Amino acid sequence: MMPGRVGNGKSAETSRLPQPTIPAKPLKVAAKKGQTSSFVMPTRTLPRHFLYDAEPGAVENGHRSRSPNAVLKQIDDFGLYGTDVDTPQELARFEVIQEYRHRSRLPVHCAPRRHGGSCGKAPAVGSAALPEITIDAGPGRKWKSGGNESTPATPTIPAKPLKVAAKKGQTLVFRHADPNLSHGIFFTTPSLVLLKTDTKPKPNAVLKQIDDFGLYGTDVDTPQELARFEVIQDIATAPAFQCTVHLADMAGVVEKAPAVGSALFRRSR
Ligand SMILES: [Cu+2]
Repeated sequence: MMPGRVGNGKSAETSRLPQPTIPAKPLKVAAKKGQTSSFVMPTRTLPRHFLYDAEPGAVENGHRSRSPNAVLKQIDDFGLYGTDVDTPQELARFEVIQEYRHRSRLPVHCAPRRHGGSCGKAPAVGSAALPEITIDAGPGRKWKSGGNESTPATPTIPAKPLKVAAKKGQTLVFRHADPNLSHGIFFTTPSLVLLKTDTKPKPNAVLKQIDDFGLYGTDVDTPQELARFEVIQDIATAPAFQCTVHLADMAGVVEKAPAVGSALFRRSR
């Protein structure tokens, strides 16, 4: 294995889902039921890492009888789980056997025992449902989501749309969030969005309206939810939306998010 590389996640139990690989450093990995997680110890980390079950019962392994709470099941025969390991090699493999109920669960820890603590934050594995994506209209003439925002046109610079990354199964929540201005949501790519009011099928739809608020396509004055959409297919062509009031000056697109398994959100150090 290449030192410090990740990506060696193949397994006999491999499903069609991509398989995340987890080096012995604090990180977050999103995993779904049926995926396999491979814990790998790269070089140039603190010496002597080991894995342990930080939430008793969350991991089913050879040392325990079957736990009804288990969300991970050990599937390797390396015999390294719970031991200190000095040299780069695979430590363990786990299959996700249940959906996680809470995104914040931290079922598996890795720690340098010599240093008497954890590696900082525990490596978190998994998330139940994919998180909702909230897209706020305002405050101001802009869409905002996850720290990104659209910008209105200026005399010299064209308007810049908000880019939202979403994957199949996720929900987009559009909200009016402006005490001063009216806003609304509508898509400028109607063939890609199945609305509650649609009476005919849309075979190319990647988004499906799932709310009954009746506010889609209308101007709304006060803060409230405007509409909800589920991503029903992997996004190929990105649906585009605008504000019903500010039009192209306040626009956005919903793009395909990276695949599960490459979802490395943050290193804590
Ligand atoms: Cu607006």
